[in-house]
Amino acid sequence: SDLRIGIVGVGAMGADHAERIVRHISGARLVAVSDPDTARAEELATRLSAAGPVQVVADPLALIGARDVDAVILASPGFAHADQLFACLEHGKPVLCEKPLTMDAASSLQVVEAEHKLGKQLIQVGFMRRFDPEYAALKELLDSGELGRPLLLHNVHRNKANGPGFRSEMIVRDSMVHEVDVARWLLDSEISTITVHAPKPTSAVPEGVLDPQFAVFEMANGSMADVEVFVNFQVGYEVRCEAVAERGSATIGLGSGVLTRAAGHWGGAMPADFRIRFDRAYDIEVQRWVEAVGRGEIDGPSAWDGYAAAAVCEAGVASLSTGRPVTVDLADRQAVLG
Ligand code: ISE
Repeated sequence: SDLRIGIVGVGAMGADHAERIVRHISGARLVAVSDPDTARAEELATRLSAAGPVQVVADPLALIGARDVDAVILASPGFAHADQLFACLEHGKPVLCEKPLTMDAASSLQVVEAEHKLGKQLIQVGFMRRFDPEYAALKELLDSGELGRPLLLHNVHRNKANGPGFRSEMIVRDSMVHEVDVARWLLDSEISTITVHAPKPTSAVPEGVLDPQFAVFEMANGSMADVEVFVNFQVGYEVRCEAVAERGSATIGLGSGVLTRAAGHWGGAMPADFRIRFDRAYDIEVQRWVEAVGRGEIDGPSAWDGYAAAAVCEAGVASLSTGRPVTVDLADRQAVLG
């Protein structure tokens, strides 16, 4: 029978997941939503109720504990995740948690340890680039060994615009965190040192916000990655990655959908945001999560991946204020997970 899903947080991402479950995902149905903005939650529940009743539950912890909710999607802001994740673990509920896992390395490690104590993986982190068909093909190519050993990654991560409240630290924790995961995953190594540089900021941001940022990751296995994160690029949403290996390189994210030639220019369209660019990735991520939960497993980035990313971002935020390299303080995986 269908997996009954409750969603905590129905802002842009949570509402997108709600629509996805109702319209595209098989083997699952949406039964409850929770949001501090109850009017927004009510509106969404009413709109999506045609396929079956969607309850609005004011208290997110009550939604997590509800008997008719089998699994949870957390799309609340990062600062709310820790308590909500602990509640999921306490109730034995599988959870797909949007990034970041939590706001700092210490609380993320507590989450990893609490889950480990249960002896069962319940947490998957929303690092959805791993499910994007282009990234997945790049991973397969690198793992095949065809290009030889990967040496470097060059990443570009641009948003059209963000509000003035999107501060420098958020650019690291909410945006760069994706490339932190991409680098760990594609290069198959932890990040040992991070350096975050920033040029004179764009005039599109308020005083004190460092945008764009340029970071260098030194991987434990000797490879490296760089990333430009620019969250007020003005033009559109663009995420690219080039892997350089011993016998060649491969690039994804060029967006070579429909190329037009007109009025003295050639080119294609740029998506306005991540919901459009990563539409397929989100569908695949959630479908695979639903199927894995049915088998009592997770099938994607784990709580450890969320913790490792939080540890790197914490070091990244420290580096941002000095421009100096900061060593990542990562617990010993073997010691934590046995
Ligand atoms: C957002 O939360 C995301 O996850 C997007 O992928 C990223 O591009 C954006 O900067 C974040 O705010």
